[in-house]
Amino acid sequence: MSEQAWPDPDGVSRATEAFRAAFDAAPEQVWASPGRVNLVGEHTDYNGGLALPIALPHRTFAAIAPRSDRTVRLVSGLDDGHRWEGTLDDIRPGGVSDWVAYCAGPAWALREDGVELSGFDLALASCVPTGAGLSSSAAVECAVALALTSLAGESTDDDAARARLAALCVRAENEVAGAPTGGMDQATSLRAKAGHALLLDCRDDSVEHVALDLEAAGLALLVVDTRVHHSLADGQYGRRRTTCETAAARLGVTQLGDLDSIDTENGRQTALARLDGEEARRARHVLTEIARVREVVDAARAQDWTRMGTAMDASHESLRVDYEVSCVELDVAVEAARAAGALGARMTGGGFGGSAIALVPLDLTEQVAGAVTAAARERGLREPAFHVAVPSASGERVA
Ligand code: GAF
Repeated sequence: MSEQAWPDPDGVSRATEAFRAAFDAAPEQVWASPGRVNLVGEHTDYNGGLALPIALPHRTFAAIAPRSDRTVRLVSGLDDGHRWEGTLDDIRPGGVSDWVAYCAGPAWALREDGVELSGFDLALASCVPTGAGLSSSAAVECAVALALTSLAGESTDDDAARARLAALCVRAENEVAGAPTGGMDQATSLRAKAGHALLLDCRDDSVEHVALDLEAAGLALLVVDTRVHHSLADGQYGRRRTTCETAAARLGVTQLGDLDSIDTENGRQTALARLDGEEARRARHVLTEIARVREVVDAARAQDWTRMGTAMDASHESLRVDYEVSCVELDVAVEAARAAGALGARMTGGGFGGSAIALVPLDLTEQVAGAVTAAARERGLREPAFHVAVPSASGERVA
């Protein structure tokens, strides 16, 4: 399998080296926060629904030192060593763009929430694949938010502090970076637990940790990065979100996820029947996907992997047909993985490129990866990259 996660000491030394090279001094602290892969519950977060992501072992490392003035200096190993220098006051919606918005945006959101910050020097190093739908942006935001909160002398230890930080990172992404995303990625990066999937209820922001030891069950979660770059700021994602909001307003609810509390299938169908065309299809995806999250949680608890795979397959169909966020590369990967012995497979993340996941018997991992590569070649598509996703820990101080 390609693209291994860096062990923490490697990430620490890469971020520390970048910091020394840029600022000719040692960082005071290094924090790391992970990317994520979502098992099921796609496009449900901004609809007030359920999602079931895991944190990846792939992390972004942020080496930081405070300054006594209001200057902020950033260096990103993520994009060929980009550098930026400005002041705390430059960091605001409309004041910064591109990678600087993701990297510095949390400073703005923290200050908006009353956290006193001084200037700072910061260097990033990351092994979270970018543009692969594995939340490289959230990993950056969360590593920086953790580091800044710590410099400000505030604790990030308990889940309430983590939930607040996740909300601030979402605010930074929405308002400074201009990507209208929900909160799943930041919640995973800050609130996940090793060995567990994170059951996230976006209606009240509560979380539950669901034990998930795939290896003990003789299984692996294979991530197929189609290497078709996906972006959440290109309009397609935002259009899906707006359609859902319009549909919810038409039905007189705040969010489509509110329909999930209608306690009979008949009642939910009656509500959906009041919508037409695209709105009806989008809403049907949201409601059926919330039900599939419960199905996958039950399957994980019962260790019923066939049932889990079936729900993953159904999720992909719903995203392909009703939500229309898949693409040929994802469909080809999913079909080839299933045909080569995966118990289930689906696109994961925002869609329009990025990654798919497949639940595969351990001894078939290479075979499934080979079949997916062969199918991509045969269709003239880019050769995918592969990772094995193991449910990993949320962000933490690593030096
Ligand atoms: C992206 C977004 F950032 C998340 O908030 C979520 O909506 C996801 O797409 C789709 O489930 O990762």
